[in-house]
Amino acid sequence: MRIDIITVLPELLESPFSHSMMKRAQSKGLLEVHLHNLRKWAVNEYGQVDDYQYGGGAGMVMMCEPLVNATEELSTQRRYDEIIYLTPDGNMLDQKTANYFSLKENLLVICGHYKGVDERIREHFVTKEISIGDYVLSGGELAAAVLVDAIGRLIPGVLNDETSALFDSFQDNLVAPPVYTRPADFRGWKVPDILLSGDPKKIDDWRQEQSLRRTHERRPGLLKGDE
Ligand code: 6GU
Repeated sequence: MRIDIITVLPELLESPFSHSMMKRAQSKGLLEVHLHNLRKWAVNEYGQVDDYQYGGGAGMVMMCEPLVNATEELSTQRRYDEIIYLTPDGNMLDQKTANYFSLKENLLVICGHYKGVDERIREHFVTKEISIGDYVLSGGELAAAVLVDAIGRLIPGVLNDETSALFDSFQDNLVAPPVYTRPADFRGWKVPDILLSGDPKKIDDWRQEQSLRRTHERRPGLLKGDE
């Protein structure tokens, strides 16, 4: 999979993709992330990419021309399966959406800034609008880092133990069961006996039951299907 990201702050996104799982995905050749500085398509030598909004009011708006030129230039090199705009009023990112994107070949991600992008970009170019939660970030870059991480780890072959994504929280609309590691007794706080039993069937059943119980307690909406 290849992900192209258009941003006014490429520096902010260098580190999140240079470590751990995202680094491994890229060095295995399973994921390519390319950062594009929108200022390369600025409308003048001052690097202008935003302007005052029509109708007045505080805050700048990202202009059509740089975004259209960037999108069109990148689109001559490959056909994008989706052009994603990151915005707090987009559809909420969830595991199902991450699964959906992880099956694509080429994604183009546009990071919003300031008051957002000129509406005409959304009407004519963007195919999916995504938010990462009901709070406002100062720009789409951190949301892009979250989105790419959530997608990237789902690409087959990225995770060490290929089956492990299957047991993630939310993968079956359930949250994950509790986990423990050594020692079996720490300050008298004991690991549940069943996990030490060596009986894989019993352990599986226990984990399933814990997942269900936790989902009931913490995220009942997931079970009712209204989340
Ligand atoms: Cl995608 N962008 C911004 N600026 N704020 C957000 C967001 C995105 N998702 C939640 N808050």
